[in-house]
Amino acid sequence: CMISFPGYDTVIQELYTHNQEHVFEYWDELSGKEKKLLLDDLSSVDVSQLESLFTTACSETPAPLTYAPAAYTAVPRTAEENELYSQARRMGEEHIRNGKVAAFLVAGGQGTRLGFDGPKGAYPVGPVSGKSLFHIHGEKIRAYSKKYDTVIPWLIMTSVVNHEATVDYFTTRKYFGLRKEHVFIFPQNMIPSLDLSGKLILKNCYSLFKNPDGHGGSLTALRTSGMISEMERRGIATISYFQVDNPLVKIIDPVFIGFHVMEKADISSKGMMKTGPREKVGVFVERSDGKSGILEYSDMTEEMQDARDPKGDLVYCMGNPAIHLFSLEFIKDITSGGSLSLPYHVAKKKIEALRSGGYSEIRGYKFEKFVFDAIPLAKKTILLETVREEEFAPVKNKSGEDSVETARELMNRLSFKWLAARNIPVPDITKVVEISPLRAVEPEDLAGEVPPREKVYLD
Ligand code: UD2
Repeated sequence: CMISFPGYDTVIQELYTHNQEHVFEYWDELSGKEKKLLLDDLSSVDVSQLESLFTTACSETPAPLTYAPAAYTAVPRTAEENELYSQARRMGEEHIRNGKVAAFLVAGGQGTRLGFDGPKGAYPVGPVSGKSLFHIHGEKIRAYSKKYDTVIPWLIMTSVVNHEATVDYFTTRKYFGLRKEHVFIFPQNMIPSLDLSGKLILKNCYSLFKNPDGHGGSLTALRTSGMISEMERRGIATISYFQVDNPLVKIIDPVFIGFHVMEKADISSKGMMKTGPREKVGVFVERSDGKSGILEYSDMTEEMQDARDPKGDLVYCMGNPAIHLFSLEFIKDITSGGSLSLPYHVAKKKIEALRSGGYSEIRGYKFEKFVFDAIPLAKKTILLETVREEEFAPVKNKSGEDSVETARELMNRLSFKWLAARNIPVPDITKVVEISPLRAVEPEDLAGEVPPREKVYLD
């Protein structure tokens, strides 16, 4: 017979109606407090939504849309294009100087591939300094604030999985020299995972197994955390979005920002040439419904990944380094009413579950929203090509491809490129150079000498 608890009967009824009453398997063993915890957890769950997500996950219906490669503004080559870039830079610099830009880091992911127990941002990547991703990002924000004599608020989205650890990390490191009142750390929402037959999964006797709702949850999280109003109050117009795992990202790029402002775009994105058909990045597309968007690598058929044009170049060549600008007005608009409905993407994952009195590893469905699914909602978007070596060094894996080793090597190469651009000689003995953002955020900032040591940190 149905269990009961004062004040929660509708919630309980809902679970029975949807055949999810197995979540009460341990009910009789729970204390009053635990019963309430379980029911509160269940109250936050939209069971009918999950039911329909499950139905979609199981159905093999083909994607309703077809795709063509997206048009983009290529890296400038002609004098005319260079002039346009200079104009954009001037406009972007003014926008930054006027305090209109905030930086937005999404760092709610679990970093499971890296096998690192802690927030991914705490992972040491500096090839000489050993500084963490958070530390490098923080120094960049300090450097840009100083360079443009302005305040750049820094929004950081975490998830329940790493929120406290992230706040602790920032606190013990004194916010890397930033003023605490300009750094906002807030968690994203969670969504329950389901087993392969569509049932909710218990993490322990009184709580459900959930996963962060994807970086697509970041736009809603900006609203629910009160950040949209806070940014409005501060006169922010542009949100510069980046991922935690890329130490080379130009967090505040005047050229990119200039184009975004000049074109009055809702969302602007950077794109980069894919290294090959199997590179694990999404690609920019024009959809058959006339909208722009990004198609995730896991959603592309091999045929699509391999497609080449008559010259032999990849057709879907513009990869996604996950660097975007959002106009605050646009985020405000699409999240008003509290229901931004971005589609959920589903992935089959291993999950540690409690069932029939014991823990075991099962397979289940995790649901996630992707931030770039907001692109089709925008009236105006732009896509600007960036040079990969100058701003993309993803830290995804422990070793091999897209690992901390490759990222360190890419950082080192860029340091050498900057030194060469400034005609600063590098002693023969010097093999590794790391440039602190506090010294330079672009080659033009760089001056001085490289001391004759094998590993040099220019700070
Ligand atoms: C992402 C992009 C891919 C490509 C690549 C470039 C997606 C779905 N795919 O792939 O197209 O651009 O990056 O590096 O974005 N995060 C959260 N909350 C979540 C999930 C993720 O904050 O619930 C953050 C995470 O902390 C990280 C970023 O989002 O900063 C990307 O997550 P990922 O590493 O799982 O994405 P990946 O590598 O599959």
